[in-house]
Amino acid sequence: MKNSHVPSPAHRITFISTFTLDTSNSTAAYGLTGLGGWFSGLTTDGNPDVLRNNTASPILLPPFTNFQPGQLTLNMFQTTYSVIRWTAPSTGQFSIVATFSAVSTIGGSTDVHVQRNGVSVFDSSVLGFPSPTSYSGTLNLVSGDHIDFAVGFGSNGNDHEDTTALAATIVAVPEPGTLGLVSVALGCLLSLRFLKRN
Ligand SMILES: [Ca+2]
Repeated sequence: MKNSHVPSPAHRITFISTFTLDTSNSTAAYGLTGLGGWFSGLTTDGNPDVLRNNTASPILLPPFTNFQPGQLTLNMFQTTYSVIRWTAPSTGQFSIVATFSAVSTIGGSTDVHVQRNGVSVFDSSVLGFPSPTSYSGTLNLVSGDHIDFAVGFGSNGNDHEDTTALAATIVAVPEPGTLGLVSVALGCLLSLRFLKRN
């Protein structure tokens, strides 16, 4: 994978990277039943990863990482981003709402981003716990466009205790004269991309 990340003083970010889709998965990450997800082959423990607590109870990965029920999380590895990619199934307007928050109760330090075809529409950070930060917007998309939700190691320059939750909703805005909203399930269109900054 080729990766780079060029932050500007305004904390905007540019990814230049190939896409690495990871399909290695588990239903019991770290031996924790119900903690499912996808792993990279970069590290022995699978980071970067994307995990989800598929149970109705919190799952603690000692000492501090506490996955809440239903929570979807991203975890980078050093300079390599963890990314969830959504691909637009049709052309039109889509309303996107996304909230990032820390999972480690000791607090994290991450940089978080929402990008359309590699161009940021939202750059923020999560500092502390849970310290949510949110994006909300409506974008005109063409079928096949990518929306990436990316988490990097943040301003403290390390990936310790940086597991970050993402709660996101993407809804197609109907054309005038049509009825109802078509909700797009993020999960079934989930894919991962790992990026690295230099
Ligand atoms: Ca960090």
